[in-house]
Amino acid sequence: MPSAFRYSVIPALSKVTLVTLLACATLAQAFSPVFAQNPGADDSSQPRVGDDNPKGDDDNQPRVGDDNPKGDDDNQPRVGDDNPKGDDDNQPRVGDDNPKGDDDNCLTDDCDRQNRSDFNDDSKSDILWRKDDGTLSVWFMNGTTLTSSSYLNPQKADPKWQVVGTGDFNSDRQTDILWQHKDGDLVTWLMNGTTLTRSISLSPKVTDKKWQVVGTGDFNSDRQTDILWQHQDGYLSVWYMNGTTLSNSKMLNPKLDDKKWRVAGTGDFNSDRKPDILWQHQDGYLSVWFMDGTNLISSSWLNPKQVADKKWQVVGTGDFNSDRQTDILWRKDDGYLSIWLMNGTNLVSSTSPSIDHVSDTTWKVVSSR
Ligand SMILES: [Ca+2]
Ligand SMILES: [Ca+2]
Ligand SMILES: [Ca+2]
Ligand SMILES: [Ca+2]
Repeated sequence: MPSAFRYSVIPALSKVTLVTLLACATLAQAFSPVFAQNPGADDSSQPRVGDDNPKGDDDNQPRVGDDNPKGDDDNQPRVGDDNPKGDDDNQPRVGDDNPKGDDDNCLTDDCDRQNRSDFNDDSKSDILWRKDDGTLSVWFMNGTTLTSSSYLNPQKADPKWQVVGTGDFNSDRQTDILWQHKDGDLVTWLMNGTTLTRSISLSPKVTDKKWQVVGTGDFNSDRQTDILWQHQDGYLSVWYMNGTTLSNSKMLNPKLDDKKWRVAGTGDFNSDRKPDILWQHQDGYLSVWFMDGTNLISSSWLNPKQVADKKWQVVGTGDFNSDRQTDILWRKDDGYLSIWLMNGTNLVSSTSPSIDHVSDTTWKVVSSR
């Protein structure tokens, strides 16, 4: 179970780095007017494409009815055979999206870093924070130890923009930040460490607010970070990206009808180098869908399979201790934090970070999920 304790600071103000931060803050403020109003400001003339539907051109796709039949597994987002072969012929296919051998050459780091928020390239996930006023800060982690923190440069973005994911969108091994505006615009901040180097609008814009970005990961093993979407009706879709350009999209097989489950994150929970989907049920159950690209292969409970205290929510996934096992970051509604170091789907240790409590809950964890 997540555990919790002692003192509280705002994310950017660990005692360790206060002095550094003040210096950084001054620097960041010098630059912030350029970007503070709009993460896409320097790219606003970029053409929009106008396909507002992240699942592509398959609006007419046949619906499959009861895809979450009651059974011996009521609480699990396993949905049975709700998308049998041949049942959705109208759905665009993208062929074999995980060709054999394609990821044999995958370098360890290139494969694993897709789902990291690693802003100092030490192969350990960091924690990205965003305050409701748009202020951005990173906690650099070494396992569960907070080693330092830094504001981003720029330090602040327009609060109308939400951080919806992180990933490496230009294959330079630097973690980038994916933003979505209230009106649907998508923008990537290409980063060099904690410094914005370029902001790029993604197209198409997604104006259908029923679709939300719920995660990132390389779902077709081409070393390009892809974007996972969920529709409020349960449909899941992946945007296969080529850098910051949408190259194709594909619905996940299956969809999920039980709205008590939410996508809590992505990560590789069975060490096959393919991103899986972590689910959290509103009653605290935890389950993983093992994926092969956009296809569900099998599902498994986490061990433990439930966190009874509903005040704890999964707020991020990543590899905090660089053992190539995806770990889980938790936050309680009062601001306490906990990190589950995992071995596959098994909890190895549950530890509060060295600063375990950010009592100002206008600071939100927006790390990779
Ligand atoms: Ca790091
Ligand atoms: Ca990819
Ligand atoms: Ca996997
Ligand atoms: Ca780990």
